[in-house]
Amino acid sequence: MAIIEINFDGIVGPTHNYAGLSLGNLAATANAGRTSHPRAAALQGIAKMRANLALGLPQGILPPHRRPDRAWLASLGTTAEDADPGLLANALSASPMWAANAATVSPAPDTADGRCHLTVANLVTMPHRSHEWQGTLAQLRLAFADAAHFAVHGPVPPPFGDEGAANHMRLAPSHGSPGVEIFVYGEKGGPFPARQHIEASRAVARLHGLDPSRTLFAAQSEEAIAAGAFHNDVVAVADGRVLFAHEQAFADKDRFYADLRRLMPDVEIVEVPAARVSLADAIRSYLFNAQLVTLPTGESALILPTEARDTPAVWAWLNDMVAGNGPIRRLELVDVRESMSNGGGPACLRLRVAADPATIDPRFLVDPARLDAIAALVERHWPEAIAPQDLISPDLWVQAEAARAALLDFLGLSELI
Ligand code: SUG
Repeated sequence: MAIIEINFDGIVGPTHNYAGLSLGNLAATANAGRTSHPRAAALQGIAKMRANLALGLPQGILPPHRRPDRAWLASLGTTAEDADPGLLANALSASPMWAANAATVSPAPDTADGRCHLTVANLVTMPHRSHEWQGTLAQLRLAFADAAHFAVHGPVPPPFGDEGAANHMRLAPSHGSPGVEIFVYGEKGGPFPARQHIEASRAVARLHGLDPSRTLFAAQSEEAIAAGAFHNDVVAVADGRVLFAHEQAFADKDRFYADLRRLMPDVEIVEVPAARVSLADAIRSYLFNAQLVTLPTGESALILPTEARDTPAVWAWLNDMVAGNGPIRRLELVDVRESMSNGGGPACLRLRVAADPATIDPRFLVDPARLDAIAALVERHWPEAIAPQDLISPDLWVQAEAARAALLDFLGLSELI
């Protein structure tokens, strides 16, 4: 059995909009009220997937959820027609596109029963994300239905906030060998909520049957959350033997690094000093929300948003890094501006699963031809633009529902409609 890493990207849904729902997410609040471009947004995501396939990286997808979420509105005693605009916006968000928040994944080599474990994230902190888990769980139960190789868990119960893989990192000599799993949680965030609670992280580690001697829990620094790092993956990312992090990402970095070096003596910690890149520039550019990937050649590459190139301190640091002798050898740029404007970079858009692709439902895997067909569907069905006043329009809801149904029909996933 060949365990490799597959990135499952959330396909940007037809209701992608800028309602400014995420307190502590500076891009999302700064862009509140702007007109969004769902078609362009989805095509940008598809172009990223195409580029990753061209690098030799296998690719999966997680389709958009039902929006408006009429079942959620019904559970609140209302309907899309009657809900006040604030509640309606919470029912319309295309936030499931940020698949890094879909679940936490522990690959088979790390778990007690030798299966890959996935726990769907409850996302309880933000109302617009708190009703994602049902749709995500339905997809995960299909994609990873093979019970000999996967265990899919329901959400950790509230009030313990869990935001999934965005607050989880794994270091391992190769994707198929046992690794060190790191759960990053928040305690305080200045004026902003800490969205990942340690109780949830500990529960996920127990549910997955992780070996406590290879599992670490590290607190995010309060200053990072206060500066806009609402998830750890805005200030740190890991792959293979490499941890890439901002100097101010963690509350007690000396202790965390010492624990990590004890568990993995050959870990390579690439730390970006605040003197070179401020937290503000790191968050503005989403330098750390890059996909850190191992290419088939064995080289490490960073798949960065174009904003990293457009932020001078960040681009200067990156170029110095690749000119030096560090473990990250290659930089690739992708344009995911529509998602970035809601605070979601290249790494937010994907959920990493290390597994044998032959054990995964092929309807969730893509090749270039399948992506071309999905892009054609998006061109045909996704709205070109959504202005704030469009959100209350029944025409938009009907168009979004028809668009999603057409995609699911093409994917052979009509049971999700
Ligand atoms: O949860 N934005 C998302 C962005 C998630 C990014 N994911 C990771 N860092 N892994 C969030 O804050 C904005 C939607 C709005 O405001 O309508 C939003 O939900």
